[in-house]
Amino acid sequence: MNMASEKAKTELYPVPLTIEGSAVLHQMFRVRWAAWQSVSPEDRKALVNEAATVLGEMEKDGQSALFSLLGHKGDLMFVHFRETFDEVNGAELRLANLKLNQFLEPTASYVSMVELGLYDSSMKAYRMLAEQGVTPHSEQWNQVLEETMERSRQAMKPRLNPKIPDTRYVTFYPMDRRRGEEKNWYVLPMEERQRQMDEHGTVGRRYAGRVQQIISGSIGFDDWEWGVDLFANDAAVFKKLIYEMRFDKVSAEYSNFGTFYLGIRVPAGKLGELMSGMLPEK
Ligand code: FEC
Repeated sequence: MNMASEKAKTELYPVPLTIEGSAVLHQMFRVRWAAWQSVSPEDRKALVNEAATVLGEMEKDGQSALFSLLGHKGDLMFVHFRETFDEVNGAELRLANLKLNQFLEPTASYVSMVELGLYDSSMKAYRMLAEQGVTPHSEQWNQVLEETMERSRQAMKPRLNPKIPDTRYVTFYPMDRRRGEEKNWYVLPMEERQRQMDEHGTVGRRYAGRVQQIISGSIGFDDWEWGVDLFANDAAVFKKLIYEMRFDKVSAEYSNFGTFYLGIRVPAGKLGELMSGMLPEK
C-alpha cells in the first residue's frame, strides 16, 4: 500500500461532496418614495403595468418572486432561481430596464447556487475507498465519487431546481462556518462534521411541513459561504426553528450569520397596490 492510501485509511478526505442546482440571485431595493409620489397617477399606472407584466412573466414556474421587505434594509426583494447564472443575469437586466427602475435604489444583493451537501454519502464513499486502498484523485476514486454524486442528482432532482415556494413569508440571510483560531470548522475531522450536520438535519426535519429551507452555496460567488432561504406561512416558525438550531453544536460553535431580511410575498398582479402604499392581502 502506498503512503497516500495509508493516510486515507486513518484520515478521511475532508471535502464533503456537494451537488449543485439552480443559480440564485437575491436583489434588495429601496423605493424612492418621494420621487414616486411626485409622478402623476396616470404615469404611475403605466409604470406599474409595464413592471407587473414583466414580473408576471418572470414569476411563471416559480422562477422569480417579489417580496415586500420589513424594516430599513430595503422595501422590495426580488428572488430569482434559474438554470444558469446567464439566465439570472438576464432577469436582472430585464428588471434594470423597466421604467420603474428609476425609482429603485439597490441596497444589497446576494449571488449563490442551490447546494445539497452529501455528508452521509461522502462518508460512506470515502470510507469504502480508504478500506479498499484506492488512492485519492486516482481514476477509480474519481469515478466512484462521480457515481455517488450522479445517484444523488437523480434522486434529488426536484430539490436541485426548486420552484420558489408559494408561501406568504420568506426570511433570507447569509452565513459562514467559523474559521477562528480556537474554533475552526474546516479543520474538524470529516466524521465530526458529519455528526454535527446529522444533528442539524434532525432538528430541521422536525419542522417538515411548516417551513421549507433552500440552502445555496456562495463560496467563490459572494461575501459569505451560504445563503439560507426559509419559506413559511407563519413567520413565527422562522424564529422557533432558528432559535432551536442555535443550540446545535454546529450553530452554537461554528456558525456566523450575516444580515437577515424578512419579506412578505407580493404577486406581480398586486404590484400596483404595494406601490400605492397598501400591502396586498394574500
Ligand atoms: O454543508 C454545510 O456545512 C452548510 C450548508 C448548510 C447550512 C445550513 C443552514 C441551515 N439549515 C437550516 C434548516 C434546515 C432544515 C433542514 C436542514 C437540513 C440540512 C441538511 C444539510 C444542510 N441542512 Fe440546513 N444547512 C446546511 C446543510 N436544514 C446537508 C441535511 C440534508 C438535507 O435535508 O438537505 C431539514 C430539511 C428537511 O426537511 O429534510 C429545516 C437553517 C439553517 C441556518 C442555520 C441557523 O442556525 O440559523 C435554519 C449553512
